Amino acid sequence: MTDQPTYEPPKIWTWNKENGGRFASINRPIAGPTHEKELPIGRHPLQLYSLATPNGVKVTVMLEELLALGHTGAEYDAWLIRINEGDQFGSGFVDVNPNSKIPALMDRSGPEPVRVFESGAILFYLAEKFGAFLPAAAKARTECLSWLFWQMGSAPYLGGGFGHFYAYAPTKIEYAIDRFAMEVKRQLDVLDRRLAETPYLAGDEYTIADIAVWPWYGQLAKGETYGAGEFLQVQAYKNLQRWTALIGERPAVQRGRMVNRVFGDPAGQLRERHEASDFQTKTGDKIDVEK
Ligand SMILES: N[C@@H](CCC(=O)N[C@@H](CS)C(=O)NCC(=O)O)C(=O)O
Repeated sequence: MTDQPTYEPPKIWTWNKENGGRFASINRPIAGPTHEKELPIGRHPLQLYSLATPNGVKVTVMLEELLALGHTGAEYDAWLIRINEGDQFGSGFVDVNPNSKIPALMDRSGPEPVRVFESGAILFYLAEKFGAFLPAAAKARTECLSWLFWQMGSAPYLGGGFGHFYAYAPTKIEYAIDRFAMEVKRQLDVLDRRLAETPYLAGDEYTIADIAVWPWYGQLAKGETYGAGEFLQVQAYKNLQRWTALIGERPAVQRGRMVNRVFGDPAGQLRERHEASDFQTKTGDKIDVEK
């Protein structure tokens, strides 16, 4: 290994605001709101506050899939939360998610609003509410939940570990990149081996496990995440590639990826979604996008 800068941690950690990382301006060691700000509320039963990162896309794909199945109760307003501008620290957002991270959902369909945060909890909540994308039989249901929770435990190594040190950290640290590249390659192999056995993660059915895993590992397999396709040799994972393409073809997945998107091709950005017709009339190429 090449020489690495050495660092001796002090006795007591202090907050160094100028750490230079890509998200340094929004990272804080304290929770809670930084400012008063109410969240907007639209007319649909479900109010989503999000952004089209992999964690956000899971929920918009799920909602589009539910609507495609004919569940009109899954109609939703998707409001844009700009995490790089600190919207997640507004008081209204913190009331919905005390962890200040997108996605966050308010179900206003009943007499009392129900808040749901953490993408896995949101997928599970919606799957139970609508009786969809979660197998009923105990064995398949358990397999589905195992893969759902696998995603929740694994993706932080991909995003917060590999992605952070490979793409966002102000210096390239060989030790950190090696450690997390090794783990991410192992995770890709876990998925590849599972997908050699069954068409979808939980078995023969497309479920919330696929909906949770695809935005992270499918996009990584396509080489779209962190520009790391070649570095991680993602093409080698043939079964993962098959599954990635299969899910990517689903119209609801294609729509879900567009919602709350503020980057990439303007035609693929639907910054806020309030009606199904918005996909035809309100994408970034059809309206002025302010930034
Ligand atoms: N475990 C959470 C992770 C959510 C998460 O990390 N969201 C990121 C965007 S992908 C976020 O809101 N970051 C803002 C921040 O950390 O301040 C989930 O699955 O919902």
